Amino acid sequence: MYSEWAKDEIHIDRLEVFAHHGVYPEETREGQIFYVNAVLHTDMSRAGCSDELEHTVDYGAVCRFITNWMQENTCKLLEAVAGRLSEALLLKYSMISAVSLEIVKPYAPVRLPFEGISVRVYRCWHRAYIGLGSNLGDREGYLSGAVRALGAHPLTELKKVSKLLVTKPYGGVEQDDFLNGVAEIETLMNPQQLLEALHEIENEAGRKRTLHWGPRTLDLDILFYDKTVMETENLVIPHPDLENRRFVLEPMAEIAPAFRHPVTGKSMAALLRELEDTE
Ligand code: PH2
Ligand code: MG
Ligand code: MG
Repeated sequence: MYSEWAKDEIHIDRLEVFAHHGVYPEETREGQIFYVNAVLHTDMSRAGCSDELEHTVDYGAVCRFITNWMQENTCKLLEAVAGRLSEALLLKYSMISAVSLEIVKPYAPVRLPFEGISVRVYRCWHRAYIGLGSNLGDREGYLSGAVRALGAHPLTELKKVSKLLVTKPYGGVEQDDFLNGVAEIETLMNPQQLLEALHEIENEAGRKRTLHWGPRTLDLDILFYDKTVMETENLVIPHPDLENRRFVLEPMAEIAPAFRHPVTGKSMAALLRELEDTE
């Protein structure tokens, strides 16, 4: 579960697990001791009032889950243990919004004196808004297929889908009308991984990248990713020019009217009103 503000934490210190992770064959063969330090971020306000275990995360169950996971899986790298185990925890326990996980190898095969070698990762749920568009073939089929694929992705949960609207092509290319909408998701993927996952869904819908801004069976754009502002060669977040696109603002204002653009601080409802005033 995504949370912008939960600051409560459960700490598990030095859980000892005998497991078989390591780069060297003797490590996977013989096994060794690992210590796990975990910080689970979860909102405790409900359990704080009710005093009921089912309103919080049972740390005993989490300790057993970590132990079983560490013993049922084998990784070469501590990075992979920490990364995959933190994903597994976030997927298994819906009340955990973020996890900081440290995996210690106290007896790592290094022939020098040391107290422990460890890696620590921080992983959390992210909230993203995905623009959906199609103006070629079975538009409704492509969009509903895309929504289904988003929900079926192992690292993503589908939260909301807007109504779909028929819109005139924006941007000057003469082409058929679009069907547009927006989906709200929670995901464990980073922006680049999410972009690649969206490209895969587009490709499965037979998307051909020919004319820039030309007709397409399926277009999936990252509109927002948390409050992230970034610009790389192949990815710009928030999606540029969305202030001028009714086919983005109308569905955004429907499912997230109070969500504020991270640069201008204006809500989706306010941006839609401003666009309507200029039209
Ligand atoms: N997408 C574009 C260009 N123009 N116009 C509408 N109405 N809807 C779109 O999704 C759209 C567009 C490029 O992605
Ligand atoms: Mg687009
Ligand atoms: Mg696109």
